[in-house]
Amino acid sequence: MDKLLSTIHCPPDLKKLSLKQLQQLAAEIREAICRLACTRTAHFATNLGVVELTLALHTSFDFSCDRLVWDTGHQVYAHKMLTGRYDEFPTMRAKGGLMGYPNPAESDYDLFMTGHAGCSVSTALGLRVGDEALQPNEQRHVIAVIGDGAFASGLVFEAMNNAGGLKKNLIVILNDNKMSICPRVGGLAESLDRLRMNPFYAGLKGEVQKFLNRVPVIGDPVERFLSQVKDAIKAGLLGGMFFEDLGFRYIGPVDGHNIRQMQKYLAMVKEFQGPVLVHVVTEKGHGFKPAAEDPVSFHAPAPFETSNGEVLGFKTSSLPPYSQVVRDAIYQRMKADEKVVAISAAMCQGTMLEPVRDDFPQRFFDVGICESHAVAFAAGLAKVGLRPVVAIYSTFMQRAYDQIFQELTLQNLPVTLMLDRAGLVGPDGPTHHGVFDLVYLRAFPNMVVMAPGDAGEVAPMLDLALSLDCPTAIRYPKTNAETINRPIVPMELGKAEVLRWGRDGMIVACGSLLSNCVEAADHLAEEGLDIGLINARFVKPLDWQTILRAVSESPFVVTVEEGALMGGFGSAVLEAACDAALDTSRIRRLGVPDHFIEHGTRNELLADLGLDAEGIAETCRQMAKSNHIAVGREHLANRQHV
Ligand SMILES: Cc1ncc(C[n+]2csc(CCOP(=O)(O)OP(=O)(O)O)c2C)c(N)n1
Repeated sequence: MDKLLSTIHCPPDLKKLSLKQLQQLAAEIREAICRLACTRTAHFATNLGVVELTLALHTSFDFSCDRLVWDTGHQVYAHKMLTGRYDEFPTMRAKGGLMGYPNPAESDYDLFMTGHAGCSVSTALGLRVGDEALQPNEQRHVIAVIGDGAFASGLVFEAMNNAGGLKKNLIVILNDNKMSICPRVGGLAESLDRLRMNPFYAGLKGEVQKFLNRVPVIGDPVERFLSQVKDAIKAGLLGGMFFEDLGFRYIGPVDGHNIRQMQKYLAMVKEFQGPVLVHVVTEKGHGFKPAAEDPVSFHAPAPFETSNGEVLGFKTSSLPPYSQVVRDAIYQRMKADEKVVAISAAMCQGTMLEPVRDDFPQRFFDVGICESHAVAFAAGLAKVGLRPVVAIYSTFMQRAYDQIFQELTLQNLPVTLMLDRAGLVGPDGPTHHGVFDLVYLRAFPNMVVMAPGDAGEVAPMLDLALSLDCPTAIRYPKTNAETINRPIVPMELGKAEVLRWGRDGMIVACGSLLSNCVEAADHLAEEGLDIGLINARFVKPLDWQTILRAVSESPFVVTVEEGALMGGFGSAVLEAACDAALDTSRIRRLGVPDHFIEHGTRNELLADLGLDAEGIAETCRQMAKSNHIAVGREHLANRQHV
């Protein structure tokens, strides 16, 4: 197993390999990626697609000196294996193991910790300009590798516009696999489709010819190559002009599974002056038929079983995830009201909105990886009377911060933000934990912020949101949606739900961790502590009356949230208590502390932060102890006699 791969300890080891050996290595890398994906959820199809490109890059450049930035960073598995992390590869995405994205703490070959799409051209340009300023005598190449999905992000055009103006040497590799997570969308997608049809772009003929006369070309006959150029001229290509108008040379399309051809083109662009875009065509899922045929399902699949290259089935859980419960609620609302429209920013699959997309094609919009545009677009729709529901992961909504400010809250427009994966997302780690939304949303006037405590609260919250004339947000976690058995208390703006009052203390739960709080209170009851529980439901407006009653009447209050403590829900409770001149010293806040949280399963991370049932119970015990509340079955028995 991995006969060649296990001998590669750093990229210079690759330079000794023949083309045949590199191809053999590509096959071994793919096998290692397949083995990983069978055991745990990991980015699969994208990593299969860039194996040859990664080999071509590491054999054409020296990234101990040259600069390489991977956009989004979910496609770095081959890069990690080739840069000294092969032995650790099976630990990928497990707690304490390798991160699923580039991580400078793991290797000098990883320059930025990334996970959000669209930043690579900007950071690469910064590296170029910075290197030139500080080390003008060093000859370094700077390369950004970006997928066609990420390429449509607005930020990329800002960066290309800047790079074109500065005329700096910068190589942007566009990895065009025709896919974002779902099929790519938009006008640029169509333009790339046209470019893919063309054998070679005409504008560089002279330069290419000159270069080919100097560089020995192995395998690919010069005549054929040049006749392709002629064909291209005949075809009257204009597509690449788009990039050239921005100040970039366009090269391509290049076969991204042909190592030798890529090496040849990379050698050529190394010598160019100014920014250049190399259009590399790859197949997502290449080398594993089921993934190549269905790259959407195999983007980051649940672990699966295989036999003879066939997938026998995925290992999934029986409870529906929150995303599905939310999707069903959106679907129902769209069925009932023609004014409701849904918007996704390239995350139709993750937010499980495919049935909405398929059944309401006129009222569903996938805008691509463009969260700020999604929110501003929703504002326009709302202005003329539609009711947009924007489903975006909490972490990616950060991109739209200014549009939430200016286009939504400042105009007080009725757009509903559905913040998926709010809280700890597990194996994706710090780039993806959605822990800041409460902080950034509750600061804005006009905003209503809600967090369902269980599956049953999702639809009533969406109904309420769609009945209000202001911007609203509903945040929900990346986990299965449980249902907590209790009498139904109707949803009312700014009203919390009291599950029970406790004489010894109160827990105030904000959304996703309600079930852990129920479990904690139940344990404590068995130990003799009578702890009450409030399901806050609203972060804004906060139910002052209920929460302040808890603060003033209970020996202590513990707030629990799956979000950043600094400025989050617990802070809101503290502020309310302080404004009401209550004693805040008996309020304890549980949540995500002021540092970035590593990757691991959500449950592992919750336990580490004292946010599992046991951790919450332990905090209550400590608070009870410091408030001199007697604990024990005897105490409980006495209580029951009272
Ligand atoms: C700002 C942001 N929004 C959404 C995502 C979620 N996301 C991860 S990968 C991906 C698709 C990227 O497509 P592409 O760049 O073409 O890479 P591919 O997966 O096809 O290799 C998306 C939408 C993200 N990482 N960052």
